[in-house]
Formats: sequence, C-alpha cells, structure tokens
Amino acid sequence: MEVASGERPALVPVQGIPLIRYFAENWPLVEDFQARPDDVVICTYPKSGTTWLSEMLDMIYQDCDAQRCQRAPLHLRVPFLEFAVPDAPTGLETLSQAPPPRLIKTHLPVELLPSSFWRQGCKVLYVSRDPRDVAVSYYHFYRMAPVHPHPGPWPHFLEEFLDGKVSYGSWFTHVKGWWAKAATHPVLCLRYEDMKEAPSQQLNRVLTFLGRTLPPGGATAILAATSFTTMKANPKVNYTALPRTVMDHAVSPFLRKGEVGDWMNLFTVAQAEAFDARYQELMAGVEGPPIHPSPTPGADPVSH
Ligand code: PPS
Repeated sequence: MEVASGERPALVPVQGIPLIRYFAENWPLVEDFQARPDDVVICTYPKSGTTWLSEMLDMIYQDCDAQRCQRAPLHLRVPFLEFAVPDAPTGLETLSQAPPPRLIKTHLPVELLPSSFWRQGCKVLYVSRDPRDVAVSYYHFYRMAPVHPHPGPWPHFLEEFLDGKVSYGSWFTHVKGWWAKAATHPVLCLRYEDMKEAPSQQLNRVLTFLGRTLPPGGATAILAATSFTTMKANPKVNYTALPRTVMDHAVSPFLRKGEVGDWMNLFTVAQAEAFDARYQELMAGVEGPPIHPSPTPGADPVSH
C-alpha cells in the first residue's frame, strides 16, 4: 500500500458505507474472515467507548491481572478486524496470531460484519453513546488521525456527520441496525453513559452475557484499571505506541476528556436544535438499546 504524503486519503465506499481508504482496499480479505465460535466481538460506531470496553474485556479474560494486560498494546491484545494502514500489520494479520478466545474490535455496521460471525453464533457487545458527544470526539479524532480526510471547520464536520458522510457512515443507521440485531442474535447493548454512571452494574451485565465470573477483588481491579485517569496514563491503552502517521497526539490526545455532555462546549444553540430535529426525524419510533439479558435474580457474578 502506498503512503499518502501530505494529502489525506478520501473515504472510499464499501457497499455504500464510506471507509478509510486503506480499510476499503483491504476489504475483500475482511469480508472472507473466518470467525471461530469463541470469538468475542466488541462493536461500536467510532468514539463510543470501544477502547474502554476492550480493556475491560481483556481484564476479564486475563483473570483481572493488570500486569498481564501490560503484555502488549491494546491493538495487539484486541485486534481491530478491518484495520489496515501502510507499513503496519493489518488487523487480520494480528488476528491470525491471536490465541483463542479472541477479542475482536470492529466498527462495522451490522450489514458489513463478515457472515462467518453470524454462522458461528459469536457473541457481540455493542456500545452506543450520545451522538452529540460522538460527533465532538470524532471531530477531534479526525484532526489527530491523518488516515481520515481533513475534518474542515467544526460546522462543516457536523454537517458531514449528520449526513452520514464520515467514516462508517450514519450514526443513526449504525445504532438502529445493531439494536435491531439484538432481537435475533447474541448482542449485548451497552451505553457509554451507563458505563460512566454505574460501571459496576454494567460490568455485571457483561459478565452475565459472557457467562464469566471473577476472582475475589476482580471487579475492583477491573474498575481501577479501566478508569479514565488510569487508561489515559497507560501507554498500553492510550495509543501513544502507534506511529504519528496513524495518530498524532500532539494535535489531540486519543483519550481526550472521557466525559458525558462535552458536546455542550462546542455546539451552538442553533446546532443543538438542528441536531435534535434530525434525531427526532431519524430515530422516530426507536426506543433505545434493548436491555437484555436481564440479570438473573440473586446471581451476582462480581465478587468485590
Ligand atoms: S475509537 O477510535 O472509535 O476506537 O474510539 P473509542 O474508544 O470508541 O472512543 C474514544 C472515546 O472514549 C473515551 N474513553 C473513555 N471514557 C471514559 N472512561 C474510559 N476509561 C475511557 N476510555 C476511552 C475517550 O476519551 C474518547 O472520548 P472523548 O470524548 O474524545 O474523550
């Protein structure tokens, strides 16, 4: 693959979904990916809590031992399925080396997830976040990750976001597609805001869904290792190990603020009203993420 010098590569549609050019060029291999039944998929629209949930899951699968989670940067511990940039192993190459059970990150909309995941009945954890916070986080991410097109000024980027002209397409289509899939496939729907408000409760839902229990003290260890402050300072999760051609933290850190409601600092009143109107139009009749599986009464997989 050629490195784009200076210029940023335009997005390239894959089955109508705009993707980072290098990801699109690698698409045929991704589409043919052969999932295993014990693969666990972490899926989100970008900037919705992927990194946070990925570290949480690796902690769960590494017996809540934060030292074991230092064994490699997160993108090697939880490979990014469709990832491809010049001069670096692709997500598929990283996955080919990963021991089972594999934790796999993806941002693909439901219709693009390789069919082998459905055939194998793989569990999927899907996180969603207030799209206004997603838009702001995405804007800063576009600025710092030059594999994306230039975001332009904020008002322009916001328009592109609302029109689904950003990488991975429309937030609205993405969440509606995945939330609907939860009716027929093992998809656990989580919300970033719930993870902020009640992390222990959400951890419990994750454990119930995965059928896992923790050793004594495990939940405390997971919550400590996955706090925003700890993760921001942890070079194994904050993506500072990646080359500047992929992410330039001098422009904006990857773990930027980690807050609910940061959109209020950037949206004008008019932008907030326009966003609301679009939300009402595109999410009419959608109640939000399905809340299942409900925790089994009396069962508490978390030992504090
Ligand atoms: S990506 O690039 O799509 O994989 O990004 P993703 O990890 O989904 O989202 C990045 C945003 O999540 C915030 N983040 C966290 N918030 C709270 N607690 C923890 N532990 C945490 N880890 C990551 C991160 O800061 C990004 O949000 P913003 O609003 O930009 O700070």
